[in-house]
Amino acid sequence: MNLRDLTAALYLDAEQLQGGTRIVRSPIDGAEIARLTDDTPETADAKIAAAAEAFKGWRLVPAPRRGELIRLLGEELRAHKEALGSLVTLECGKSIQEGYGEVQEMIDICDFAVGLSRQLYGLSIASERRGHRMTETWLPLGPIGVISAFNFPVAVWSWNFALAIVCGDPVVWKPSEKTPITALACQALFDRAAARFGDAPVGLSSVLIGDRSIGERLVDDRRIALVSATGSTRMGREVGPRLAQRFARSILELGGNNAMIVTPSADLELAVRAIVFSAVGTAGQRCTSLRRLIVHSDVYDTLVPRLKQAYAGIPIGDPLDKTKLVGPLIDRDSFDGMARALENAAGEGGTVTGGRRVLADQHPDAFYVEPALVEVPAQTDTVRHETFAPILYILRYDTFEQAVALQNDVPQGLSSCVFTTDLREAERFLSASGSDCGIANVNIGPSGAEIGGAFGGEKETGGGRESGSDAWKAYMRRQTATVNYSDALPLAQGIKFG
Ligand code: UN1
Repeated sequence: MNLRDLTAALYLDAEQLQGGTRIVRSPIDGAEIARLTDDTPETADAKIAAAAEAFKGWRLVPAPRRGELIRLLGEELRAHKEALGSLVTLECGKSIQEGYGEVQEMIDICDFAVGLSRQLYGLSIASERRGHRMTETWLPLGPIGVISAFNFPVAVWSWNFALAIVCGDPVVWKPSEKTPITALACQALFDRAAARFGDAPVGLSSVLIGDRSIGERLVDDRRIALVSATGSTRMGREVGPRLAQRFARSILELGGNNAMIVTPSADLELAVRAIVFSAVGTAGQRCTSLRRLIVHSDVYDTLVPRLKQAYAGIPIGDPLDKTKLVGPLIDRDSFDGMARALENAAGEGGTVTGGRRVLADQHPDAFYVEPALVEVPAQTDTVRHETFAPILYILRYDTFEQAVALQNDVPQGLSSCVFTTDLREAERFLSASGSDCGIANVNIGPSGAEIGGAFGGEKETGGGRESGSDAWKAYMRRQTATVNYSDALPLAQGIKFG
């Protein structure tokens, strides 16, 4: 399907995609695909005001009824999975299988949120006072701001959106400047769900188009109770303190520098498959991408040549072509960053395999690269830095303690994994002295998390949690209530007063 067919299938207004000054390009060939009109400070303010107004009514709608709206959104996503998945691929360059997978992730979180809408459970707490009852209740928080990145242009929004809506909170979304069309498509699908729902308030969902200055309005606006931001650690360093300044809540999902430890007992066949998927999938542009491989000396000389062989056969090219596994990098800056990192690693004693630009004749304005393997003598600053590209650094280890120490000795703490068939190693990896990451897997790569678990990580990854488990609690305010149904007024702690 071409862009025109896709936009029609997703109910996008063709006029909305033309006539503006924000040029959107497809990383597949670098061609211009749209010219959008940016929000102005005035239109952004109007959208935030509408969200604040919508909150007043939406918070009173029973949560299971709010869940019905997300059920309808899930239906729209199911019906339009192919079109939206293709648009994701067109706009961010991930393989078509991953484009569909991303929409599936949205469908899954909608299902999760529908169930959740009947399970926003609080607590009943034993009061120390006679004739008193204590409870803890979860109440809607307020309008939520979502700032998302290009690499998961729609799924990360949906993790926040589906939960926020059932929790009673309107959402204002600032998508990446590189992927605004998919955001408008999500809004169009939501509008259809809302029309079927009937009485959803205006302003429950809106999209802000523009650069970071528009995102900053969301961060600084007192009407926005929580900002959930996904992106670089650099972005988080700006957004986090600004939100803290006004005592707003934040969910930060920032950089990752995810490792795999391959132990002597590992199933190497399984490990190779996991390494390839998690290091080269999405062209190394997932926050959970595998970036460091920590291999035991005993299996190093078996594993690394096998990996080089697997890398040599990876089909690179047009991500809309189902036979290609690796698509382009998002843009030239990304390619330059990769080239710089490879140069630095080589300067620090690393041996680079792959990493060259390919298909440049065919696509002079697109950036396809061979995924790179870099054998490094030590965990240098280059290795400890997250480069958002398909570079896999390979390190050796001799003792399990050494491997865990290497895995943890980076500023980021998102995802991690160990390949082992030794129960003790697996359990140690998951223990208090094991991986320090928010996600820790055994015999599974670090990427491709399911929505049912809480997603996020520690240290410079920002500490936020989204998606499954009890991540919904971040979108609500907790109220501890004590009711006195006696005819006395006993004070807590047994205090006598008068
Ligand atoms: C991201 O890259 O920002 O675990 C999110 C995964 C996906 C989500 C990645 N489910 O790879």
